[in-house]
Amino acid sequence: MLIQSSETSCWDTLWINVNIATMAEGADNYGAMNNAALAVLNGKIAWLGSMNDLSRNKYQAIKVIDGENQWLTPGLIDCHTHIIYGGNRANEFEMRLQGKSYEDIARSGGGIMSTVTATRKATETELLHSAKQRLNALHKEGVTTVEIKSGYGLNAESEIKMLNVAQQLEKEFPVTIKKTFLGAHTVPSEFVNNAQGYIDEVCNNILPLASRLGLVDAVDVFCENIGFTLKETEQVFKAAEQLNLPVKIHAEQLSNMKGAELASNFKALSADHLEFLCEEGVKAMSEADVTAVLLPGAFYFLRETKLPPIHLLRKYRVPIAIATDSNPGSSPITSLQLMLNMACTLFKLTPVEVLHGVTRNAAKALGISDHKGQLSIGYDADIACWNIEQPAQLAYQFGVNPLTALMKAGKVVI
Ligand code: DI6
Ligand code: FE
Repeated sequence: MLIQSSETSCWDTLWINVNIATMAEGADNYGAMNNAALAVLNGKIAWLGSMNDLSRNKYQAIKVIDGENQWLTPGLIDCHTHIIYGGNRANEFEMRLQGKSYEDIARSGGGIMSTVTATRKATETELLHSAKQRLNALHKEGVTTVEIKSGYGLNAESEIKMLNVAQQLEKEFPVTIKKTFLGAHTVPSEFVNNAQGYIDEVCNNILPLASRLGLVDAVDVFCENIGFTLKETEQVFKAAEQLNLPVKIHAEQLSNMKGAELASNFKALSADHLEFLCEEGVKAMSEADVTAVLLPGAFYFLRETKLPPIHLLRKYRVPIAIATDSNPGSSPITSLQLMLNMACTLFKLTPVEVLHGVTRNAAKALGISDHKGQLSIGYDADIACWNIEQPAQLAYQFGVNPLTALMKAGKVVI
């Protein structure tokens, strides 16, 4: 573990007396190191080992933090959110409680379209203000990387407005933001009964423009009976491929459209939701190394009863990530800690699986697993410090926030 050297190491920050859940090993363990130390240099993890190894090493550190036997984990990663939007949909929540379904509401012009109307109306400043509150809620629970989707603009001007807000959030918060273009979220009213016309607009105009402006890290499609067909999804994926952009998919949430298989053919980073995923889809994902992003918040909020095929995902060793899906319609939730708990209680995942789901596997779902999502030498020093006795507590309890410190790229930010 210790890099033996006769020269004195000089580090920026040294954590001592910590337990570390490195998340660097297999899906069934935390990669735990007890009574350990971790050193940071130039925003990266420079060394980690036991306190005994440390005492045999010659070192200097500008700053030493005594962790007092607390636990370090990688900074958490929320790999699927829609936190930028105008308005809210509490009225639709009430309608659903009176018996209307999510699909009925969408088909009668509510749902995503009502958020599109509110988002188009909102100024960049207004969107920034409400998104900041949501990002802050995630951040203070230990999140250091967040994926944010567009998809409530549905025309060039408003999609770009949303992506600009995402870029602005990264300037104002010590959080890495990954921007996903979700122009194919629903068909806007200007294209009613002309989904093909809208998909052409997305592929030929909106996406290339957003990409040229440097506002797109990945491309997503809502492939669903109330969203886009398999063929329309494929057209968007081809347009993404032309621009060298990786793809993701909202798939098999309300029905089985075989979206996960299509996404696998395009070597997608992830397929998300997956309650209706079948064995063929799981196999395709496994072969193409596509991460399964499970979203217990949407499952809970829509009172879904069909569970994603967890046993098949395990059997075929598909990496599982967990995210909030924070959005105004199906998951108005901005707590990744709550998702850890719900992924265990609702999906029967284990605490170690769900911690992988918001660290190493979430990094994989964003294509950044070579430098984020685990505590290993050379990785980004995005580190959360927790006042817990064992890592399973992060999934077990909810309400008291056990985060005591947060480091982002080597700087203490909380
Ligand atoms: N993610 C989505 O994009 C859709 N459902 C989901 O889980 C729609 C979100 C919305 O209703 O606004
Ligand atoms: Fe979503």
